[in-house]
Amino acid sequence: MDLFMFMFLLDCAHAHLFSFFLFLPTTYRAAHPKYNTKKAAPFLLHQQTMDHILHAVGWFVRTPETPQGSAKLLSIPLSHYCEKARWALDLSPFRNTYVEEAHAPVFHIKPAISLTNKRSATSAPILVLSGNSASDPPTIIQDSAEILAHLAKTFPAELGHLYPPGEEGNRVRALEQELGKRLGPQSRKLVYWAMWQARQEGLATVNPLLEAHLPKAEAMLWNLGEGKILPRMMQVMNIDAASVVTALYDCRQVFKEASAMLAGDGEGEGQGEQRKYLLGGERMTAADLTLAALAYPLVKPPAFVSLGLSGPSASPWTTKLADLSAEFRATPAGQHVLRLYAEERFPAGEETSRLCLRTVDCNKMPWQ
Ligand SMILES: N[C@@H](CCC(=O)N[C@@H](CS)C(=O)NCC(=O)O)C(=O)O
Repeated sequence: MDLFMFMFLLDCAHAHLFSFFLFLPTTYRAAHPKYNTKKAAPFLLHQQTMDHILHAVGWFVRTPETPQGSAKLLSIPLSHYCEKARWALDLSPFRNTYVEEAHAPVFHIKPAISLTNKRSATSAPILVLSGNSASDPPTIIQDSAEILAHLAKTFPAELGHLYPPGEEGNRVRALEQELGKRLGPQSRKLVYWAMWQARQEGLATVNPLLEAHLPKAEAMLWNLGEGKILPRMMQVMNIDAASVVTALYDCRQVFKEASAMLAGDGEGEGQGEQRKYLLGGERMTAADLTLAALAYPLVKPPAFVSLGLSGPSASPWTTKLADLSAEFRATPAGQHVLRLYAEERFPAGEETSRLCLRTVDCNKMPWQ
């Protein structure tokens, strides 16, 4: 047993013996109106028990600073909404300076609440932008579409093309929103379902490539508790055999519609002609980026080899997505996603064939 494990068990023992004294601050927080809403830590255990566990994990996890003059992305590394925000950051002038604070699902809740100050606002991604000077408060932006819009406004030279002016921009925003509501939750259902099927066959869902980006305490507890955590998360997200059938239908429908757009159907420039981008035009827009990011788990572009999602060292559970990937890749929309990942995922001239998560070492001991 290493020192880390020893400390963790000691902490849990304390939690049982002296919970009132040790967790007085946590108990206070749970009772505080700012934190105490019904949506708090909506799954898993009794809310206060959950608070204690997340609090104890926090003792072993360092919160990375937001680099001065740059940004920090709070993420769940495999989340496709987080990938959407990461894509925009990788195209922005922050690309070499921002840091990613990655957490395992559920363990993201506490750090998210400390950023948003709202118990109900726990969804990732959250972007933290440093103030102009070290004493200025940071700007916090939650929601992938908000993050894209903010970065595009801040960096028009690098990202302005994501939202073209006028009517075209309105069409881009409408399609981005629609994809966020339709494709996002439904492709996520298919992925969690595949993960769960694999898990029931005893296949691991965390691999060393992904684990390297997570704080050790979170990876360890996820591995220990996954059998209980996953079903509860699925319950909250309404994922079961029946809803997965609908999710597959909806994803197929979105791909069909996107393929038709690329063939020149619907509104936008280049009606009736084969298009390079969903709404026509000469540059990728936020609609294309959103389709590609939210569809990545279905299409599995080669760039995800670095997270153990594709390629020869892919996590065993991803075999459960093989048939889906083959089906979605074969469509014009799937080909579009693959092309965007191959050609537009990183700034032109910076040939990068794989994702690089800019995480930093967040492991610490409670006294550090
Ligand atoms: N509309 C949001 C959706 C984000 C979202 O659903 N994030 C998921 C990860 S894929 C999440 O953080 N879920 C856990 C939670 O809400 O606490 C966005 O575009 O950022």
